[in-house]
Amino acid sequence: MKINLFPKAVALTIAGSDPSGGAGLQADLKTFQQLGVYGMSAITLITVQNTLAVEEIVVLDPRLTLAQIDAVVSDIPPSVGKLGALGNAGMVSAIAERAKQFTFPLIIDPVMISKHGQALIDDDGVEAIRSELLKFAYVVTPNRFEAEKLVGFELNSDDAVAKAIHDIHLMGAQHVLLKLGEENGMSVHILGNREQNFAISVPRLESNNIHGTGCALSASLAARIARGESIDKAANAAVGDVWKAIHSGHGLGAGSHPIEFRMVGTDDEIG
Ligand code: PXL
Repeated sequence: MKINLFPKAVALTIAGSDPSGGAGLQADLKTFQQLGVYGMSAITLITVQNTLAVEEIVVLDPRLTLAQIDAVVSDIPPSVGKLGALGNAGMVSAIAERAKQFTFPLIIDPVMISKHGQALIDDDGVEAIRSELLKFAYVVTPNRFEAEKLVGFELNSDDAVAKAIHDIHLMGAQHVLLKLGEENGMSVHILGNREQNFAISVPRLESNNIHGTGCALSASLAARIARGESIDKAANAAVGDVWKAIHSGHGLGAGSHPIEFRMVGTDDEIG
């Protein structure tokens, strides 16, 4: 009997670098590894940051990001792609153009600001995400702030939330996983699939181990899609993975502490 020790599922993240290892492509790769998925990364931008502050951001020449994507995709075909911080409209347009050729589903995290409040994309970039990129999204994973920027109104009622999810579907995304935030002691997410919206809630943890939660959520979703899980199962499990990662944080650093990428529990089988 041939025992294949290597995971078949492969995920490619196209994202920015966070040298503190809490967010960005580092968070994505750690998450992929936790979930038994082989991870690859194409860098869009480099940040100089620690848990306290982002000091510098340099967006790469999009040609260099596309060259990284082409090099790895032609050699090791991914089962899924994940997009994180993209920096500016030039990068968004270049990736949208390349996405026409992708034969794998894309999970798009429309990253806009870091946990410290630093912009990770400019306004033209947000417009380009809306008009050029979201049509390639199998799933888009905005938080409340990002969803408000995408749709241009506040999510201040249940009707506004439903309309925002509808509008994001109209931009072309097949599924929307919206991170709404805290309500009555629960951390609330809504998964919208064009026909129906479902709430996914977990008890909110009082914790400052929060750096990397957004990246980890979309990376877990991507890894689980790569493993062949349905969108409903993957979204539920990804919310649980982030809960475990916050719970497992070590309080590292003097600022917003990174989560710890420990997601595989007894309720989870690596496929
Ligand atoms: O969490 C969003 C995010 C994404 N990508 C990079 C980041 C951050 C937050 O700090 O630094 C590179």
